[in-house]
Amino acid sequence: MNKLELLLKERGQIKKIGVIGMGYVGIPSAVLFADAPCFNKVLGFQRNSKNSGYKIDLLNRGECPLKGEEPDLGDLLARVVKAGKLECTHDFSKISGLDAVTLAIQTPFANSKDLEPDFSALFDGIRNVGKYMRPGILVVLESTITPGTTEGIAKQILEDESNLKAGEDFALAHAPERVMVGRLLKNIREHDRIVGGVNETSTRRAVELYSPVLTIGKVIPMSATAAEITKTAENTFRDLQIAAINQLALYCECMGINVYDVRKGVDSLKGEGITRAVLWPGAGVGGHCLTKDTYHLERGVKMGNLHLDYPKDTDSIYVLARKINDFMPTHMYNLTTAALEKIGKKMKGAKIAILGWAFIRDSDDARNTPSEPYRNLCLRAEAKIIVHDPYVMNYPGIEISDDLKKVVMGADAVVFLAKHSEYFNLKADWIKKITGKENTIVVDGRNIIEPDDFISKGFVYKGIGRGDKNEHVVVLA
Ligand code: SAJ
Repeated sequence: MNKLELLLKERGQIKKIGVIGMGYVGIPSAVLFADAPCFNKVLGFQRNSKNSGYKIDLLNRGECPLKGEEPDLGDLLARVVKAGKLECTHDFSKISGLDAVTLAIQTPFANSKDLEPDFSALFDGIRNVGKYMRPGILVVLESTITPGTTEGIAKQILEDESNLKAGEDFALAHAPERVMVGRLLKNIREHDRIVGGVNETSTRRAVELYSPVLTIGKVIPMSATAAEITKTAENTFRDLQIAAINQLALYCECMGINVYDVRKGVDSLKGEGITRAVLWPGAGVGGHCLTKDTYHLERGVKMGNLHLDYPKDTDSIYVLARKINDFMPTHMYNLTTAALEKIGKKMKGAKIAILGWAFIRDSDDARNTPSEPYRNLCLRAEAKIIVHDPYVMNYPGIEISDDLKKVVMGADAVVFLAKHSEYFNLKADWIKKITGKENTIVVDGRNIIEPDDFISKGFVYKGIGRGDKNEHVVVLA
């Protein structure tokens, strides 16, 4: 039995857990640990900062600070707080009495230009753990991090602060979160959980921590770095699949073909191991996962002087995929410009109605929304922009209305950027009446409308991937 195994044996089963970061990942995670009968107590740690310190009292009253619908989370939170199994605090010294502590602190990009992640909040959390942890504790990083971070800087900070050795005096692992807003509890319980330790003993201890909260999900053990690569790769692959269909949509447009016919054809090839993951072309890829995880993976390969054998002077296909997906808002702008030109109009002075500011359908989440680069291109061409979204109420520097009639009124172009359900009910006659234009432009970035319904009523139609319709003859009034 190695030193760590002896320490863990002395400690016995995990009973007292800490979760650092009371956000979208930390709160459901803490609630599920608290709900598990095998654990006695969970402490939710939250910095008493200006804009999030309020969560401490709110959570201790059993109230959930998260926005939006999260089935069961509110009730379960109230129950475990009332039962005294979950308590929120800003006193990090309480870490000294814990058997395990997880860190669910977000890792945004410092800025979207150099794609350097901002790990400062995470490192603060790790330093706090290092300062108060005792031998035999299990430390787990849940945040999405660059491959090599757990074994690298995170281990370094913990060892420097505690004078303890990872893998010998304490267990250290990475267990990336896989939660999606609106399904937080379900995702934690039902998704398989990747758990990667800095050594076997650490991995086993982390498996002990996560197994009790899984229902359908299974624990998938591996090394810490493999776990970091898994998390970043699973989103990198999704981004790559979206880029593949976006590129095919662009090809179909220039070849006069309907990409959705081709998509149906390609997708029909089914059977063991011969399926094709054909996703959906669109106006772009937003959100806080797919827009950054590729760059975490790329940084992981670039950090440290690793020898990568790869075709010379060739872009990573993953970075290329990001470039294709980030080109789609520009393509939407090009489609809008081409449609205006078809009826002798210019972007300059045109009124463009943007329908959809959220990055994903029927959501108020607008992080890294593709609508923003599209809007900026139109503004640079001196068009007049008005934005509609039924869910996104505010966004820094952007005026957003939920009054569709007001937004569409007098518009030269109506541009669909998000696939909100209410847009599927929009009729050509209604839009034509409200815009008051003989030949209104309509640009469909999310395959929402039926082209012929609009073309027959004098609209100038452009749609992503609709090479079969984009060069239609305009029905003049
Ligand atoms: N998108 C497309 N075409 C597609 C799918 C998505 O253009 O076929 C666009 C969406 O419009 C959106 C962006 O990509 O702008 C991201 O969409 P998403 O469905 O991937 O949603 P995310 O960003 O919330 O991704 C999350 C990820 N979950 C975690 O990181 C824990 C991802 O791994 C999941 O696969 C995804 O949710 C999901 O499937 O819901």
